[in-house]
Amino acid sequence: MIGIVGIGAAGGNIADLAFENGIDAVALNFSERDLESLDFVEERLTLIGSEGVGKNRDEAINLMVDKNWEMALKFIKENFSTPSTEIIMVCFSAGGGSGGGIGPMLVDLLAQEMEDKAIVAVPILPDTTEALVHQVNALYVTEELSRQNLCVLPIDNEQVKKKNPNAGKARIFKETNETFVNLISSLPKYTDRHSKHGVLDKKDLRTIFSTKGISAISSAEITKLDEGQADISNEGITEVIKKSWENSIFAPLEMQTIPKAGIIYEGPLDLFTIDSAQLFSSFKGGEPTHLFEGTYEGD
Ligand SMILES: Nc1nc2c(ncn2[C@@H]2O[C@H](COP(=O)(O)OP(=O)(O)OP(=O)(O)O)[C@@H](O)[C@H]2O)c(=O)[nH]1
Ligand SMILES: [Mg+2]
Repeated sequence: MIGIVGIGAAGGNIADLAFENGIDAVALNFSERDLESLDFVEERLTLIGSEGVGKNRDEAINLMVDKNWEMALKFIKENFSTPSTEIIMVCFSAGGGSGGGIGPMLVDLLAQEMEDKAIVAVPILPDTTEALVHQVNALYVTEELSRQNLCVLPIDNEQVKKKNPNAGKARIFKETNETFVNLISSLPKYTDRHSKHGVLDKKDLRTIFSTKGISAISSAEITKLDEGQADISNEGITEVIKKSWENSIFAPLEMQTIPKAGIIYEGPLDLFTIDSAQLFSSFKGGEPTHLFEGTYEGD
């Protein structure tokens, strides 16, 4: 149901991990060497004109316009035209030249050319210790994306860096990429499951990811068997969910207006009640106008 397009080094790494985990994924890069370093993803497109644009967004954009548009579009259409792909997530570093240059233009083009799909931009934001060129590229990218009528799911390397200040790049990338791929591979599994108590189906998921604005996904464990008694009161569960928003790998949410949200619960049915007014009370605009809920019985 979800397909991944990875652009540049960072996007390619995510596409590779996604493909390893059974998600349809393709990778695009100017750098043949970067593409060769990937282990799993089968469909790869080498863009023409340069072995790498060295963080220079303008160069990537010019090369794309001159030589590569049609080829890139054809490549993505060939791989994702089937109706079973309903959501296409385009992953790219906002700080890189290739990712940051091509990413915003490509999502815009895909949204026009593949109207039957929900196109989601997944820019990866640099952590705050990274070089100025990454930060500047990322500013341009976020500005360009904010002008488009798109759902943006910004991965924020700073979120993982903050929790592990001494960790090296490799570890930050690994944890961020793995968390992202785990989340997006678990979501569609629920949309296929039955439940007497309400499901969050494919159409709901698609509706959420078709909504213009900044989005986030998080996962909250209400009880852990090895941690004794958990607070399973309404307030307790609400707190755990709110905390999961703060601890996510995505850019911190601005607590303004939230038009659409989805909640998936899995566990004993008698345990779960959610007071959405309380849950969304930290948002200035209050509760979402659309709330999709799926309740699945489990352990
Ligand atoms: N989360 C995550 N971030 C990454 C990964 N690889 C690189 N980054 C981040 O991406 C930025 C660098 O961009 P790259 O993806 O290497 O650049 P590119 O798109 O290949 O562009 P050029 O190399 O400039 O042509 C930095 O902000 C890194 O922190 C990764 O695997 N995971
Ligand atoms: Mg590169």
